[in-house]
Amino acid sequence: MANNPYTESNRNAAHNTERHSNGDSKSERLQAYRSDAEGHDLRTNQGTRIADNHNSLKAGERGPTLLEDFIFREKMNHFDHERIPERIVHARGAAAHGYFQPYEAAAQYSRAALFKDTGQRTPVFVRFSTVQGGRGSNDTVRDVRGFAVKFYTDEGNWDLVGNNMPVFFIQDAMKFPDFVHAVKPEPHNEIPQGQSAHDTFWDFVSLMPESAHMVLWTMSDRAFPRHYRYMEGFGVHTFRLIDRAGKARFVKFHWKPLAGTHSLIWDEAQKLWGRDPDFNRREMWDDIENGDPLEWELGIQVVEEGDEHTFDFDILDPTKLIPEEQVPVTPIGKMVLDRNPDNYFAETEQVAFNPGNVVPGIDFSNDPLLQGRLFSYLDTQMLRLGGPNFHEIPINQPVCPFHNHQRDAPHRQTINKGQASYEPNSIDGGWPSETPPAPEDGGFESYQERIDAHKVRARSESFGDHYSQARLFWHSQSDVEQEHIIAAYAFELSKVERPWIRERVIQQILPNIDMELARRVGEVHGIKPPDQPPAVKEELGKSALKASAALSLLHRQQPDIRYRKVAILAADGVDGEQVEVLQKKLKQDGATGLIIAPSMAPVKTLQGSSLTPDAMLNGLPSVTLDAVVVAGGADSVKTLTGSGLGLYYVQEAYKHLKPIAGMGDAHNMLDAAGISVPDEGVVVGDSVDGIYADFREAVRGHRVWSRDAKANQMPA
Ligand code: HDD
Repeated sequence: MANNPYTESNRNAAHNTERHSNGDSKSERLQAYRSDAEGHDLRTNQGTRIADNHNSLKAGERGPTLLEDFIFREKMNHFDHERIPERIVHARGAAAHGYFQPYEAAAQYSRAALFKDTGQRTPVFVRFSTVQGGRGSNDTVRDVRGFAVKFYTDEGNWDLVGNNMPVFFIQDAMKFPDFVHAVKPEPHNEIPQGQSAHDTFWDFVSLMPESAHMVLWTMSDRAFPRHYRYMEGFGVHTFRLIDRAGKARFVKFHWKPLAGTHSLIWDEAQKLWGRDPDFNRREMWDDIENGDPLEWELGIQVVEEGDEHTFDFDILDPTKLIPEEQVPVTPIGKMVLDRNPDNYFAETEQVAFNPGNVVPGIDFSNDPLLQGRLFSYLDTQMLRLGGPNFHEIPINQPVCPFHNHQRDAPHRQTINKGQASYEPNSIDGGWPSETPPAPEDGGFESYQERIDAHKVRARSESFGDHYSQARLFWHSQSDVEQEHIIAAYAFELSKVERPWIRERVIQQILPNIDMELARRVGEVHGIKPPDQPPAVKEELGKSALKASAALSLLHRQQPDIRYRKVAILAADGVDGEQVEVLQKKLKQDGATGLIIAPSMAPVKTLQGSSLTPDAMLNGLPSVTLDAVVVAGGADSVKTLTGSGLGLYYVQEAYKHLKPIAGMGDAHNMLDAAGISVPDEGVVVGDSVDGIYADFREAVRGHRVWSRDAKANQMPA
């Protein structure tokens, strides 16, 4: 693709911030389109210099505006057309640039060029999203998170368009519009936004038992990640990788976060809707700006073709995962996200993913959900991005050359030379020409699977087990996680107005997963579940495995405290030396200590110096951070204890199971907040040295899970 002539004059502008200078093949290509206004005149889109950008052209100072005012009309016309349709699902998202680098293990499974060389970095653009809410909805709602990765490989774009949960609500794409209509805000009043807690969602899923497994995942804390960096990702479907010898294997893709897995707590997630609706996108943005990249390993579960039928479920059924105990995950590479986009609309909004974008060495399976997706994505982009030339939008272009005989259509930018826009041709030398398939640098060849079947509109019997893996997931959760799931069902159903829908969930769905789960949720609603699971044997299914550790969020703990953000509460009279020592120690461990004060005025220290607050108590409330330290200094502690916001800060941190430390007189404040000392995850001492080791260990564990039952009594 040629450089964009409209930005030619800007290309060499002295705008070469670090964000731009990645030097990878995608970044270099985007550079041709970046526009920097520094040092330039204000002009119309036709290049005419503008003398007055404040006043429209009028018949007299107080007269009507003239139609002749082409400068006003161009400006207003453009503005009037600024919006495009938002995505029908996954409308709210945030994205970052980075790279993928393969491990040695990758090349043996796939001949795709991006897996070949352990020294080669393939540029990626990754968009994370929620599913239900509109573009302006909240980040921390209970929902699935999209995890869409575009690999700009030397052989074309490969899009791995996954989620942060390994299964899906439905088995056949035929039901996708029904599912989306049910989960989206209700049609008569467009309520609720970003929520599944409403009648149409629960009506649909309680009538579709195949959704039981995925609904259980969405009722777990996985539905509100603490940060995208703590989120697993899954390709969901079974795909195929084809090696250099042409041998195909079934694979499931996994993104394993190198920072471990961690989620918010429901009460915290809800409070964040108001306190910081941009919480997830802001954290990713800030971390990348601060040089703290997000990192994952890409892993695959490999199933030889001959083993396709050896599982007690169908590997083509997208409501099933392959337990890691049965097929371990082999790491095949690492992904690093280290650069923010320059422009939200041009990059994050206009990026167009499509699971149908594959390169030689990667192929599909017959999963009927995946098969339907292969149609839907290209189709939706035509509407959303205004026609079939959306591949020319810079963020969507491959980094390799691409020539074909497709022509014209709205907003065509490529100026195709020559006369022959057909193939075969003898006028333009027969170009562009086909590439036969080959182990390397070959043309794409679909895997030649033999299919001998009747054309039927049917569901395979092997898709009939709807509950065994839901049960497996349930039994793999820790006690705290199970409590959170019970509370989630109870809460969601409390928002369902129709009693028969609540009854259907509690009496006809939950008992098939687990009787205790049904009983506990039923208790909250005054609904008694039956004595036996009501589903037929085939639907109840059976799983050889009773529990799988990998399904618990607590399974993948981070070994250190890197990236954690700690509030240091301070007011006038604070022990400034203590604050500085603590900040230094946290920094050495890769964490950040932020000074949170009653106001933004400099905080006067005991030592006579002053500290600059990072935020006020209600500016960065405890829900936005990982742990809290009340610094010593009698006057500082007294001021904070006398402040409702101060007390609430530590109470809320306590309620959300966050580690809390206090130095010097700080125990007085904890006392006043109703936090007894000593308590689990509450560390007090006279100095930083006195608290640091225990505090760090508590922070490493993210939350003090053993406090869960007690913390519910905290009124915050
Ligand atoms: Fe989808 C967007 C993930 C099933 C149809 N989907 C979309 C995005 C993600 C997923 C991450 C946002 C991409 C972005 O950031 O732009 N979708 C999934 C996963 C599924 C899934 C993991 C099941 C395993 N989706 C699915 C089905 C269909 C669609 C069955 C239709 C047959 N999805 C779409 C769509 C979207 C989309 C309507 C909306 C906007 C877009 O594609 O670009 O085509």
